Amino acid sequence: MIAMFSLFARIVELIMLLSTAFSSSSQFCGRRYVNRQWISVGNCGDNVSSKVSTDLIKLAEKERGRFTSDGWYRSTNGYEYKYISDTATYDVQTSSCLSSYSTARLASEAARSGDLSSFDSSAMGVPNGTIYFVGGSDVATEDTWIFQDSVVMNSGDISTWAGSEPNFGTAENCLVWLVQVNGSLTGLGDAPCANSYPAMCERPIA
Ligand SMILES: [Ca+2]
Repeated sequence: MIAMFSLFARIVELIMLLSTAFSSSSQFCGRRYVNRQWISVGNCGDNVSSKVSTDLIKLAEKERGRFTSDGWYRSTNGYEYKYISDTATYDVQTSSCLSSYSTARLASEAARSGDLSSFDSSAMGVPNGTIYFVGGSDVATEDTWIFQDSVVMNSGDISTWAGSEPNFGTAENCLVWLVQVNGSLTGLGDAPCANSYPAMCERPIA
């Protein structure tokens, strides 16, 4: 009986292997009897699930490795970032960044380049719908936006403005970053400096 079953298993296995030979490897899914157990062969759903799980674990490990021991997220742009979830005015948040690290400022390089949209939610855990302060204002001259790293915004940075921002002129002189506000609005905005928002700090990678 065992011998007959083994023979039957070999025949099934041969059929499976022949099927493999005539099938696209990206589409074929079958079962193969090996060492007294059936295993999946080809591109089966369980293989896909396993690959997705593995990729997610690798991604999580990679993201963990990108945080410094004192909790700053290390970006690929040469700077590290820390999100302050407590709300405060622009000036208070600027001081908070400085007090957490001697050369830190509100995020300027990442705000200017638009990098924030690639890592604020996924890596920093900033909820959608959040508005937080970044480093820049036009308080000295209306519509001349100067980042906290002293770089003046130019026309090449316009694409980072969200929707119809900036608006409300002299009533809104400090830069904020919008994260999927009202479901989709992401990018730079202007807001009253006296409003209280969370903030994103930035410091050079040591
Ligand atoms: Ca303004």
